Amino acid sequence: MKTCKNAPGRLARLLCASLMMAAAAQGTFADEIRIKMLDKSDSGTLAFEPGFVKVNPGDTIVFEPTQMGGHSSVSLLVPPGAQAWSGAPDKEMRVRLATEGVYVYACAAHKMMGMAGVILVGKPVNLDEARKTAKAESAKFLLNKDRLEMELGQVK
Ligand SMILES: [Cu+2]
Repeated sequence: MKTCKNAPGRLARLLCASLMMAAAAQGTFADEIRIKMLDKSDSGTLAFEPGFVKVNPGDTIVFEPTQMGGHSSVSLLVPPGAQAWSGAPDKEMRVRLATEGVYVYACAAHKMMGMAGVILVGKPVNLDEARKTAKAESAKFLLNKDRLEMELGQVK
C-alpha cells in the first residue's frame, strides 16, 4: 500500500490522502506494467520480457522498444469483449486492459521466431481458448517453439 508520508508539504499530503481515499473506494490503484521488446533476453533470442505478466483489470501495459529490432506488439487472442491491438514497429505501445482473461500477443515481424507473450488479467476466464491459440501458433514457430506454452503454463 502506498502512503502519503513522503508527499512534500501539508497541501500535498492532504491532496494525496484524498486521492488515496478515492482510489481505495474504487478498489485498487491502476498500475503500469512495462514489457521490453528485445533482440535477445534471458529466455533466448527475440523476446518480450517478461514474457508472462499477471495484472489487475484496469492496469496499463507499456510495450517498450528497448532494442530497435523492428519489434511491435500485436494481439493474437483477447478475452470476449476485449479490444484487439496492433502496435507499430519500434514505437512505444500502451494498452489498458480492463477485461478479465488471458491475452496472447506476438511481434508482427518475429512471430514465426516465437517472439510472443501472455498476459493474465484477473481470472483466466478463456484459458481453454488461449491453450488452443498457443498450440496452433506454436506449431508455426521456427524458433522458441515451447515459449508460448511455457508462458501460458504460468497462468493460474
Ligand atoms: Cu520482434
